[in-house]
Amino acid sequence: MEKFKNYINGQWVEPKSGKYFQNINPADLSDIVGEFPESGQDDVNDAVAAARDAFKFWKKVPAPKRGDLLRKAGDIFAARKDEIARIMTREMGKPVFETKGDIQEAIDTAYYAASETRRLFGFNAPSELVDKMNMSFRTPIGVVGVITAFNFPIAVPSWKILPAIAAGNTVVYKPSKDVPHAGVMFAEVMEEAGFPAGVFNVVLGKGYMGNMIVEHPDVKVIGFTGSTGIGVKLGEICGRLNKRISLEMGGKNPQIVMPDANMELALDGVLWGAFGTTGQRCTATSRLILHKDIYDEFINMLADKATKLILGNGLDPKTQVGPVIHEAQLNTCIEYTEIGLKEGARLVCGGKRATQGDLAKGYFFEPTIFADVTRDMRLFQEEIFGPILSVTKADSFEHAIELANDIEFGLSSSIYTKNVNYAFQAMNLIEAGITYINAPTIGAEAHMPFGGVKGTGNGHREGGWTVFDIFTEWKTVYVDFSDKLQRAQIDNY
Ligand code: UN1
Repeated sequence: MEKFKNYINGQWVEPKSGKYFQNINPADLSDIVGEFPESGQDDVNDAVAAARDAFKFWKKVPAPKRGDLLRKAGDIFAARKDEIARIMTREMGKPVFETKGDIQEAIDTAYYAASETRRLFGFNAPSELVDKMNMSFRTPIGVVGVITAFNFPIAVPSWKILPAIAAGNTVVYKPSKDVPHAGVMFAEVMEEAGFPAGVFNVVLGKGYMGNMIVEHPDVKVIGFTGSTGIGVKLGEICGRLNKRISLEMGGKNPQIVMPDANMELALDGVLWGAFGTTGQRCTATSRLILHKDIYDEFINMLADKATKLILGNGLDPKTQVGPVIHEAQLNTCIEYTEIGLKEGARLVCGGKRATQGDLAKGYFFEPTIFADVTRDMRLFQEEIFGPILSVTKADSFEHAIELANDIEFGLSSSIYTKNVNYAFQAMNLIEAGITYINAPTIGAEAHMPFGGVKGTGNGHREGGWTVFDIFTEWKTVYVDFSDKLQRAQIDNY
């Protein structure tokens, strides 16, 4: 069986502990992907030390030169797209067409970050004094710790790693324990692109390592994507240590459908939004809010389509929905089905582990729809991160918006309507970082701000130009060329 290593200071190294863990294919539990380092504090220390040393010169490399390497990384991701996609599918289950999309997001991010290295615009502003110039520009911060979830093994880390490096920081990356092979592939690409030793480091291991990275005194900024529970705890630590952390956490994203909508489009949207990536996206559609006039009809049509979705190993081109990531997630789906039934929601389809034929080999769960879900139910309020959709009836547009907002999360949202007034009102009224009009809740693009309000985040936005607010500090400079002491606020008034 293949044994993998950490990537620290430009070298492939074994964990100091000598310990390894096995990672299995969730579509076929007999298929062991490989053995991966179960790293510890010593390995984190080595990676951070390498990144700290590399920062000394990397911050001085002209940004457009850093961009040249980022562009190269994008080229390599593109050249190795098929190969890496298959590795990701084997490791975490989503179909190859989705893992290819995942890598495409990293390619887009690499090219976008590279282009931004020729901008990274600052500001000039007039001085209130004569012969004095004021300017403000971005500076890198230092070692960035990146901690991410399993569901987008290349895309989501790329959103943080590539802009952080573009801005002149260096990175220590810990992938989720469920996708260490993708972490290794990320490092291979960065190595092949020619980033100098220490600029990018990967330490593999389990969840406990997140704290080691966050608490390390030489790690200055953290980019985190994962559960609300863990994110909030890491945020508390960063509060105590006075460190910046960008948190991308849970979602419970609504899709509203109004009676005037294109129904086929709305059906395709919710199928993709709810069951794409087996519902394991922070942007997944987990609440469908239907206007009362179309409620019964829409549910029937949706159930018909949902039961026809083809489950299977993501390496099979026919597969539309892969497995869930591990046994604990499968149990969560089973548990929430029981909770839904107990709370009095109506199970329309699914609700069981899928075990026909080869599905018995993996962690498959049937696409599940609960109707008559009300706002007080846990099914309505809690993130499940699996293929379980709740459907709620709305009496009016205003009621639909109220239901959409009656939630502690605020990442993504969507409305299907042909009424321009509803569409524009929804843009303003829905409490979420992202709102789609006539499109599903999933499908963020790399060059636009990504993140959520309320319990989903802590005010930061990844993606687009806003990601640089996470990974840079502003420096303000005053240049006085008057050759005399000019006292601001005093000599000029
Ligand atoms: C996530 O689930 O963490 O918009 C990110 C989307 C994808 C990214 C999802 N582009 O669904």
